[in-house]
Amino acid sequence: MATATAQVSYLEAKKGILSWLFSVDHKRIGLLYLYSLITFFLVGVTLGLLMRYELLNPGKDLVEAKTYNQIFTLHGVIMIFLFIIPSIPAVFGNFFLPIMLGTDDVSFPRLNLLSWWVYIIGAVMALSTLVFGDGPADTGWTFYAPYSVKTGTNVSMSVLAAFILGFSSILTGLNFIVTIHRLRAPGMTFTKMPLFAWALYATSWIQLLATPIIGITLLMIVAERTLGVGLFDPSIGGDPILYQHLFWIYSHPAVYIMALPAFGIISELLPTFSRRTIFGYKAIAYSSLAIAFVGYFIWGHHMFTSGMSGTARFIFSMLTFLVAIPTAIKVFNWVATLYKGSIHVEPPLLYALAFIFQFMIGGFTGLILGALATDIHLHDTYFVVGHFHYVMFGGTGFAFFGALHYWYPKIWGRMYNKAVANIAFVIFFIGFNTLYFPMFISGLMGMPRRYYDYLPEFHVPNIVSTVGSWILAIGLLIMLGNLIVARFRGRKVTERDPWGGITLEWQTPTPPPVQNFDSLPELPLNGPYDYENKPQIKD
Ligand code: HEM
Ligand SMILES: [Cu+2]
Repeated sequence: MATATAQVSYLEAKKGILSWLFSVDHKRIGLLYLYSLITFFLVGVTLGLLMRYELLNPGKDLVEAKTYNQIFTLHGVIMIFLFIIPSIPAVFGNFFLPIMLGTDDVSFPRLNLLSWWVYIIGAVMALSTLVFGDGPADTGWTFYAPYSVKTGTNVSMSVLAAFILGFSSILTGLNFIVTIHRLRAPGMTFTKMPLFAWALYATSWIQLLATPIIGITLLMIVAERTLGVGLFDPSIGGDPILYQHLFWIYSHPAVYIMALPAFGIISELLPTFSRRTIFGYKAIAYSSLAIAFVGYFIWGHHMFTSGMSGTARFIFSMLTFLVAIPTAIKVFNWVATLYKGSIHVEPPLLYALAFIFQFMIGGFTGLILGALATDIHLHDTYFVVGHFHYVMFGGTGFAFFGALHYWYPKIWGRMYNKAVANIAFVIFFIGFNTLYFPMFISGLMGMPRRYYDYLPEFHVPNIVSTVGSWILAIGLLIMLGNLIVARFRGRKVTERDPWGGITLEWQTPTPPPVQNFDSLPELPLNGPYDYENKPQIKD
């Protein structure tokens, strides 16, 4: 089907800042999210670098104890609520889900725009604690009671911010569920959907069903702080363990809001760069649902040391091991996809490979923490800090940047300098592992987390870690610098399929027109990664 008139791309359709801020085009909303997310991410990184500088030597280097506590709390709040939870769904889900399903937008475009505005309001509230009240919360991003009820810092504002941000997350989830159910192109059955769509589908259910729990719990903190209702503080008749249960009933499933979309990204990158059908399509698709489901029943592994009964601890530990099974299924399938594939080493693939490597380290150390006996020793040590950075940053963060390099030419119609991208990746990768691996060692040695000071015997791993943070920052700057330069000066890309991908976004013009397609997309015969029957793409 030839195109009669060349359609204007979504980038050029309308001009002016307002045409972006109030756009209901899912692609533009994805980019609004991208720019705001990266901004907050850089604020979070700066706070991380400050902390690492403070920890270069034992004793005070830079900031007081209380300031350090506020810094790690704000760092955690920004990284969790403003960066990693929205990240892949809000940016790449918004931009590519409708295209990958062969449709022109999400089901509720205006709710989609609302979700971005709500996100910005929540973000501004979270950051406003820097100037309002007695400064940012110093409780840790977990806001554990009873301390969060008693401290003078601005916990109420941070907690309300997280409450507001929850709505943004719910709106995105709701939109994706309805879009997937109602707007798939003719012929795009559930089992022909790309795995990224499957991953977003499983994620969306968690966003929709788990987020309200944290919303209510956080409001309870505000009620207790302002009205003195005894909910969590034992001195006025509350129960602090109740808080921990409510918090983790959301926050454990929330780690799958962070992880599942990343699994989806990896399942797109590997087939494209090995020119091969994904191994075990159905196993990967259904294991996302299995992970989302089992993920609801394992929150207690965050509370092994809180005085739960032995039976409860045993059951939570067992169930935690259970969730490793569907996760491992995915890893085996990814590796099997690469095996005997025709591997094209390009920047996005490097990020995908680093994801597998780092996510495995994150996952295995997660099992060490999920095992009751070892967790008693490791709870609240640097081992935990190493673990969750490997999962969230080494995993989801790397998948996010991999996706950015993958879809970059489609989004902007320009290509970045690949050699620079490769160099940036190598520095970023070395920096990441130098920064976080030593944390497993200091953690095993017994160094507790959330202190601005430490005993001299932990000095060496901390020096290594801080030097790693500088290497990582350099890699990050080169990577982002390269992408920003390419936006204006990069080689123009007009071909539809610069990577040889096969899912529907590679059949649209580059960059896509407002309505996404200029002709009816062709579905590959046998599922979304059928390289044997690849549709003929017309440029
Ligand atoms: C340059 C990048 C980063 C550096 C240098 C860094 C460093 C740190 C440090 C030193 C801590 C405090 C550990 C402690 O005292 O207990 C911390 C905590 C934390 N980081 Fe990062 N981090 C970085 C990026 C990230 C990213 C990308 C994420 C999420 C995707 C993240 C999530 C967290 C969370 C959730 C905490 C826990 C905060 C708390 O204890 O309440 N960090 N990070
Ligand atoms: Cu958990």
